[in-house]
Amino acid sequence: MLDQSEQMRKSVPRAAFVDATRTCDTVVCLPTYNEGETIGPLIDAILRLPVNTDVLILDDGSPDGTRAEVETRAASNPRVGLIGRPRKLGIGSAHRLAWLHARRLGYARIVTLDADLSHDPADIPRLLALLDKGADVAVASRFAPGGRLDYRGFRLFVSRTANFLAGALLRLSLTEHTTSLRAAKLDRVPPGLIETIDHDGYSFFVASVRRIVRAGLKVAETPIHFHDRQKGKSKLPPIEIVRGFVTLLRLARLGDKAEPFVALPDSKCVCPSCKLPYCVPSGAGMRCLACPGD
Ligand SMILES: Nc1nc2c(ncn2[C@@H]2O[C@H](COP(=O)(O)OP(=O)(O)O)[C@@H](O)[C@H]2O)c(=O)[nH]1
Ligand SMILES: [Mg+2]
Repeated sequence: MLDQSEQMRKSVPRAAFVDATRTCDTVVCLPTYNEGETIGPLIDAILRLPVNTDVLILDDGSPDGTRAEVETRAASNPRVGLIGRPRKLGIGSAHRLAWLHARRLGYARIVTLDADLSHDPADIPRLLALLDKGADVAVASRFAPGGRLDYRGFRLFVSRTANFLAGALLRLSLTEHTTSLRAAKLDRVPPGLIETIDHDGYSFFVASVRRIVRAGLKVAETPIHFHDRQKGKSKLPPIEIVRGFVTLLRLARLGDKAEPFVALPDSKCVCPSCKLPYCVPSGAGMRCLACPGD
């Protein structure tokens, strides 16, 4: 049973905040929304890996205790950091923020993955090894030879179809376009290439991999076994599946107005609402990735 003050703390949305420092050159980023059952064991597993990384959780005000799990670990380990946003703002926008934050703090490498244990943290060293061997970006693939995907039924159909269509329509010479487990060398990816992607939902993944390949970066894939989640619920609403297919068709037909920007000094990126330096150019103005701006 939660006591009353703990329940209050969990139910009151806090303003956007950043509680993270850099202790090494690689950061592993985990966007979360209601992953209270898996986030703790996942952080512990990443900290035990034979590679030295910080772990950054980007949580969108999860009401299920995810934050408390992170805060307990962050309190005793400077390698664990937390960015909190006041409410659910989308998986794509959390990834954009992760990239911007990693650049701001001067990391050399970023790794991203899901927090529901569908991605095995033991695959992280393999992705980093691909960067060491010369790749600019390493992509974990469920569809490369040796890869596995545990989905069944409709989810399997959607995943296979999305990846087949992405391959056929975008012609990127990859086998995987939609999963988040990736690693990259930040100095090889032009500043703004990822942060300015105008998709806050799941379409972010296909749009970002397209920009990465189009920018001429050296991409290497490695097969993975993707597990269906055992705890918690998927946050992928059916409308996002439709959006994903529309995004694919738009990218194939119209391309993408990539607007990489030269990194602006922090002072020019401060959000008038949350006061954090995480605004990026968007259309004619600026848009904050850390808060809804209201
Ligand atoms: N910060 C943040 N994380 C999200 C959001 N939506 C999904 N996630 C996280 O993104 C990861 C993948 O989401 P999931 O629901 O497992 O998608 P699925 O695997 O496609 O069903 C998980 O770690 C989620 O908690 C969001 O709006 N904000
Ligand atoms: Mg999942």
